[in-house]
Amino acid sequence: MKVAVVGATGLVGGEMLKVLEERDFPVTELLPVASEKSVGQLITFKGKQYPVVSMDAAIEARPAVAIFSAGGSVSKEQAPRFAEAGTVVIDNSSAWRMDPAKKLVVPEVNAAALTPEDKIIANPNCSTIQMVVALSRLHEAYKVERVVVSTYQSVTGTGKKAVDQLMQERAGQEPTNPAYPHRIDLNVLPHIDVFEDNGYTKEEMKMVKETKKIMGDESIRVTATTVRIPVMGGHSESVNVEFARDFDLAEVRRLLSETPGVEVVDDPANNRYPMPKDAHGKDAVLVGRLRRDESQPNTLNMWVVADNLRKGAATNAVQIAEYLLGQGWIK
Ligand code: 2RA
Repeated sequence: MKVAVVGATGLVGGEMLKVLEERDFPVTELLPVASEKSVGQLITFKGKQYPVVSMDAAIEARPAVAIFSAGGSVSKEQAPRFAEAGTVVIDNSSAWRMDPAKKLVVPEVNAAALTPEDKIIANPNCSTIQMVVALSRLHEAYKVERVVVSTYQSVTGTGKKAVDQLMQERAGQEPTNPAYPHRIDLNVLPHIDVFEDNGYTKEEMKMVKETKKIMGDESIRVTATTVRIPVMGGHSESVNVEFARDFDLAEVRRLLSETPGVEVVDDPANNRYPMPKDAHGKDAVLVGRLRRDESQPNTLNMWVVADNLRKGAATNAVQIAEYLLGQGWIK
């Protein structure tokens, strides 16, 4: 199968290639796409070298699927061109996520919403993906009424520029091209993406809106505080969930351990709980610190960690492609 990876030279693009290779997605021809200045640069995939091609060349080659991670404006402009040429686009930007005509998919939660007519499919924001994976079965069992989430997000979510800023600061250097308005090493920024008129950041509002859309329930109330921390391996989230019905903690643990994509890491007596260093490089969403919120009924606290470049981006996109392949909708 011909597969295009748009944004192949970026952090997420690199992870997409790694995940496609690891999961042995049946790629017979890879079309790595990046900005004009990278055209011709060689990308190694499954032991073969592929030159970076231009957007136009990739569209002309009519790949079965194009996985995009090149930012919102590129997606807005280029995804419809691929779709018109018959390519299914799986897009990791925010361009199409809230478009009512486009599906926003986390395969473990709502793959069934997909149809053969979906030609541009949106991959949700990383911090939303890991939370809804952890919530999905609990929602079926007890119905989620309200979620209060605070995130602790890795610099890799911003991209290479932010990783360079952290590394330069750690080495005692002045960052050459800082990604953030403040230092990130030895610091915490309660600021991810731009501020909106309501005082929340765009990242916070993504968690509010995308959760309802993926879980197919507009009645779920979500409030978020999203925070950048000087960490590389993955995003962590403190999630407080109020349910309509009461729960039994042992049953919550069992439901989570049976949830596809979740690994329960919850043994505080032995200092075992999810941490980004353990999530790094894995596809699983790690869930732990399970405990009843003793301040009000039917409410659970949990700690959810995942590698934001994998389940939060690349792995989720490749899982969508795998689903399409399994249905026989891409060949
Ligand atoms: C971040 N959510 O971590 C973003 C990446 N999509 O900044």
